[in-house]
Amino acid sequence: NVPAAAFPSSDSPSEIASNVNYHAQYSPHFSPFKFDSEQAYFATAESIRDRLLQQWNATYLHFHNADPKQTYYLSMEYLQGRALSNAIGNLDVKNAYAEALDKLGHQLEEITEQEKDAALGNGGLGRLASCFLDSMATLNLPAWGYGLRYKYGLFKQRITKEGQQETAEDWLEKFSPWEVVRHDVVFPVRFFGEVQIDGDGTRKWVGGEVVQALAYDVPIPGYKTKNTISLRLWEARASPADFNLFEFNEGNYVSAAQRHSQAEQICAVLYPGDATESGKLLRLKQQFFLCSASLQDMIQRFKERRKPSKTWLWSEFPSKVAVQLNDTHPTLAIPELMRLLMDDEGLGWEEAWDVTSGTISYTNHTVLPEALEKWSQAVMWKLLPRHMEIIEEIDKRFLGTVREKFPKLEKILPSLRVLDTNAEKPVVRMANLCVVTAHTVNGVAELHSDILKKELFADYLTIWPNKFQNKTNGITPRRWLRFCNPELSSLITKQLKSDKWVTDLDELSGLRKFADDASFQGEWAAAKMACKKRLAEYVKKVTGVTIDPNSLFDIQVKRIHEYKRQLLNILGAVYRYKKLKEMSEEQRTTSTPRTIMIGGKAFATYTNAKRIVKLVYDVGEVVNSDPQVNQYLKVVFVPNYNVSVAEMLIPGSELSQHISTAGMEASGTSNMKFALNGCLIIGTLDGANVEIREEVGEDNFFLFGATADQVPNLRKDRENGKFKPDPRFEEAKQYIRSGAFGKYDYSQLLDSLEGNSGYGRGDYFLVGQDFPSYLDAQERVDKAYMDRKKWLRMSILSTAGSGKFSSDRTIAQYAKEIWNIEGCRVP
Ligand code: DL6
Repeated sequence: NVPAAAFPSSDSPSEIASNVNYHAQYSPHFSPFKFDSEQAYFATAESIRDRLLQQWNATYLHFHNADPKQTYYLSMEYLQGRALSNAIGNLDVKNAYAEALDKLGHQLEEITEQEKDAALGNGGLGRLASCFLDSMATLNLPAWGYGLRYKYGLFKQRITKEGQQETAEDWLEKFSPWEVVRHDVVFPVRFFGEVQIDGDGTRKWVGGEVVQALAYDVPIPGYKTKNTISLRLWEARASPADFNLFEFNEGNYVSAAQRHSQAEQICAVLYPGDATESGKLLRLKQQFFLCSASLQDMIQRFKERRKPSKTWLWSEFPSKVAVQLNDTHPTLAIPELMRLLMDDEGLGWEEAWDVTSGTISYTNHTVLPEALEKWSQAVMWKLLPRHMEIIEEIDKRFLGTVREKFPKLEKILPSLRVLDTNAEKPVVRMANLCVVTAHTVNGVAELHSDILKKELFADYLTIWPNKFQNKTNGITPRRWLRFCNPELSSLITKQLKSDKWVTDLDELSGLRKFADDASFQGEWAAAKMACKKRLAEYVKKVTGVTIDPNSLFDIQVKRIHEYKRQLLNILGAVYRYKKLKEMSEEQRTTSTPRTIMIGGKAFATYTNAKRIVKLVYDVGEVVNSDPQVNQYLKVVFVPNYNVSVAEMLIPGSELSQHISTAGMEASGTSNMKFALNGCLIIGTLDGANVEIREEVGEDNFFLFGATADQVPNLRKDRENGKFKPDPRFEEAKQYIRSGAFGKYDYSQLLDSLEGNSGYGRGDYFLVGQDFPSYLDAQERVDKAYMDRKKWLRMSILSTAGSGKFSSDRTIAQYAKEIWNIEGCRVP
């Protein structure tokens, strides 16, 4: 009976219901005769999208007219998660939409569950980029994100008794209502070809293959502001002229469409396997595709915005455009900007260099050697010949400057250079290219930034003492508390008598004075229990395992990697299980019941990570079905960890594990999300853990393990045979080797913990070293959990101390200290 209205004239639930109904009837995607949850989701999403587009248009126009300096965030990854609940929350129309849907016979919660995550990322780096977009919009900053529209994302994870299985992510199976294709925004991107030198000596890149980059805009609303910015995702397309009709009519269907399928490969998946040469080439193509299309777009906008006066200068570019490289993946923006400026716009080297280095800044997100990208020079010459010329020139000029101004650095110069020509296979070092070019380089937590300055980039400090900064990561309080944890969020607002904390997270410190208040503790415990019950239902649904909401919920969710030490966690669980089995029934009743949940994706070709996944699953199978023990311990592998799963897990968590080998986790951001939701951390002094512990207080953090300073000597000690393993460590490994968790042969995984030296061998990640102090810390956890008042006090103080970790703070610092941009609020 609800009428259909194309535009709601107010925010009244009946107007909104009419608008949703309109979309249900006139959406070209579904037949109008049914209105099930899925169709209701799409119709609601389109209704919200209309609002976003209105705001997006207003924001675009406002930026265009005001012409402020604008930041462009270049990232190969974005982990956006679901958009509907976030947009409804940021637009502050939740109650109106809930009521409207009620009139249409649906529940908002059930509708939002229909949405598939936009999972265009791998882990923390991608989610950070998405949190940053939310903060940029909320702070009204003139800033956009650029990325790629991967058709199949990274992968979808299924867990079976064989371990992890990967299938293509299907987020685009039934179109995404959150993207707007811009057929008027298309740029050509060239690959291969050669450099042509004209009579006057000018160089031009010609020939090869040209692929079209087509823009899809995802509107990103700020919280309670009209400002709605853009995440522009590129899709690769061949043009119709590339379809060989002659071949097709000859019956050669595959070769007729070859150009089309080559173009499609570019945006098929994130991080295609790079074990083969073709895989490496495809990754490089992806990186260049993102950089080239984005830069052409920025240059066009820069020109458009100053067309009226016609008096602009290229030297103004860095005062209008800031480009942030999210890790080294978009490093090719450097030679591409140089090329566009010199070859297309006619600038000389010096002028182009000043513009490029004045525009670009770089964030480092890892010190892991395997993640510091190095590209084969031979492959680069083949794919990007003009860019290799430019990179060689950058390297040559850098050498010249250092020799002239810092002759004392001559000895270490080979390691500072962009080109590594000594290696058997000469490579381009992307991080060095970034450091040499960017005006600013930053790490993502204090400890990490110190390591960059003292170790990884130490030798550059003599040349550029002021180039290096720290920007401790952050998370958006909207998604990670306000929306995902309505129970705790309402309680906080009630207690603080204001919801100012949503945009000023430091306000949470006001909770400190209630940490011992018995009635507040009671309400805090009730809010946590509601989330735990919801989580228990979810775990039952996706794994079939029943977990007890009265047990301690202990969670570790992140990419599976040896340095993150999920193996330490599961070895701890194995030890706990063995001890429980050895106890008498009476002794067991005095133990703290625990539910250990582990989740995360292992990269498809990372064998040891996949073995860890399987081990967690196998341990769970035995423990959870052991009637002697399963009231006191459950072990669950939560499948297909993504943003939506995190939104379910984190509010229900009580303890979370951030237990990387010190010095190896650049920051971590899930640690911040857990702490914000009143979850206590067991962790090492690594990444942002150090700052979290400072903020929440030492007494509210279960610390263990070696420090980053001690790690190198401990590794040496191992190499020299000085390490004496704790008997408990030997016992846990031996128990697995004995076959207690099934027939699968875990010897290769466990052998990586033996021996004396080597990366990935000889217990490089010091699991054995830290095992005893980890178990001791876990004992402290068990004891603390039994003291309800103490635990609740710690939990409240954890949330109260999380103010620093808002991405609003991080982004405000980037804006002021790196990008030099200011807010530009849509009136
Ligand atoms: O800065 C975001 C995020 C950090 O929180 C993690 O500690 C760090 O591992 C991650 N880095 C990467 C880069 N590659 N690797 N490995 O994902 O960045």
